[in-house]
Amino acid sequence: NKRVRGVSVFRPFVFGSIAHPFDPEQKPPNCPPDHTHRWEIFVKGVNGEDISYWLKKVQFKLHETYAHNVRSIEQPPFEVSETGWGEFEIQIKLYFVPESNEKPQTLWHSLKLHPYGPDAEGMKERRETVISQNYEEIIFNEPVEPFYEILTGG
Ligand code: SLL
Repeated sequence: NKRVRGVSVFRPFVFGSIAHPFDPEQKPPNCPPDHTHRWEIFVKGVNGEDISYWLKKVQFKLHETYAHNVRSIEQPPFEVSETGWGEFEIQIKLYFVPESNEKPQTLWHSLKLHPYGPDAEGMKERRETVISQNYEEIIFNEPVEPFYEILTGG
């Protein structure tokens, strides 16, 4: 497969987490008693754009305290929803469509459950949703021709 020389194609996306503390009265059924939050980790397009034409699969590697801690999501929405009590680093591995001939790329995200603030300890008691997300751009340098066609809608 020939590469398109001298060309870089950029594709924007967003990745991150959103966490909600439980209302103590309303814990999900079968939820372990020490869990305090429901959270989601995700990779998605900007403004709801479908990114599955270049992104085929996302593998999220959670903390080892989770059962089946490596979660592979094969189609959008590329997200994992869980409950827990603690913050940790999540490894996010992006797999591209087979036409791309590209190796997977790894990102890291720190799952945030507690709000930032000067009064960090006090804040842990505050019940609010915490969103921690990053805008990112993937760069495909000299993509192979079939992938270039896919990326540019040619
Ligand atoms: C900490 N280093 O001590 C971190 C580890 C682990 C989080 C956080 C529950 C998993 C489960 C969970 O929230 N683990 O019970 O399935 O803060």
